[in-house]
Amino acid sequence: MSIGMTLTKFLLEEQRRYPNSTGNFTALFSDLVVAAKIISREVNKAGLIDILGATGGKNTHGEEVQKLDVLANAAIIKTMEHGGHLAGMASEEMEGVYKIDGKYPKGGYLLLFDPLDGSSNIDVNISVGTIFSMLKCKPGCDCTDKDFLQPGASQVAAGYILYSSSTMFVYTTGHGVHGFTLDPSVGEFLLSHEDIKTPEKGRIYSINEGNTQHWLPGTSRYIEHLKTNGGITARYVGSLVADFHRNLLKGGVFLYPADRKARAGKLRLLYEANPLSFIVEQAGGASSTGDARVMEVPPSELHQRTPLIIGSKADVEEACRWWREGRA
Ligand code: P6P
Repeated sequence: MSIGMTLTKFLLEEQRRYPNSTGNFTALFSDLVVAAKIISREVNKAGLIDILGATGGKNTHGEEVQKLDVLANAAIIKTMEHGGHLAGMASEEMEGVYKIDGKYPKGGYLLLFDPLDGSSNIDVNISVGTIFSMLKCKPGCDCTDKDFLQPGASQVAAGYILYSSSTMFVYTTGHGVHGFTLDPSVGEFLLSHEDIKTPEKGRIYSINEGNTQHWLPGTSRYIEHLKTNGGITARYVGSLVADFHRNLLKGGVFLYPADRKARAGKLRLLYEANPLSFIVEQAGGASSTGDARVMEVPPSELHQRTPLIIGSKADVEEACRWWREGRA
């Protein structure tokens, strides 16, 4: 029985299209696939063994750290550090950069990731996800923060793993967006969504309405417009990868805008907004801060936050129009 097109085979076929490719990138990606399988295994048995609940520790942003956050971060570091393809890594769970120096051969790529986004949902069995972004080292790279501060348009690859009713690996290298679903019986990610294109316009909006009192006029007027115009439905899981993935496939817009409480927004530019923006643009959608294309925002710090309006192109453009008029 053919088990179909595996992610590893798909990566190799993509590599063959570029005769002068070295295979480093494919090998790097394959290491990440192993990390995804490890995290999927742990997430899917979280309720069965005592790894629920917080470690009691706090991450660099003062947020309570769930044990699976720590495990997911360690799984990626340990799986990725010895391959010889990375110069360093940066993670939501680590204050500074993680240098590959001396212990293992150093490569020419940088990996940024949120190891387990939405982890506060784990204890109630809501979908969570890993988000990753890959950059090339620029000349003179000594793997300090500044080397990671590249705009989203510089990404060479990006994607996410969604741990839900099934585990999906969705990525882009700038040649379309492709989705793979884990078949646990064979331990392989199988091609299930080739060349994903997001609808030009959707019927779903995703925003935390609990923040209504903090919204700036542009957001309030846009959401009011959606409600009075009808024909649209609200969906908000509170787990970015889950909300993004649903809207990617079905169409719609996700908003975590700047508001009076979070002047710079809540979500992280380098390892949340940029990778999802690369994905959505490759799928025909759009991603904005409200004032600018997310992938053109010049980063100034590793864990910098950004407002995010992302999804179907027509919906994002409409939301941005309301946002800008609200400032006039
Ligand atoms: P709020 C989860 O904590 C997260 O980082 C994203 O996954 C999610 O989209 C967002 O925060 C939810 O934030 O303020 O609506 O609970």
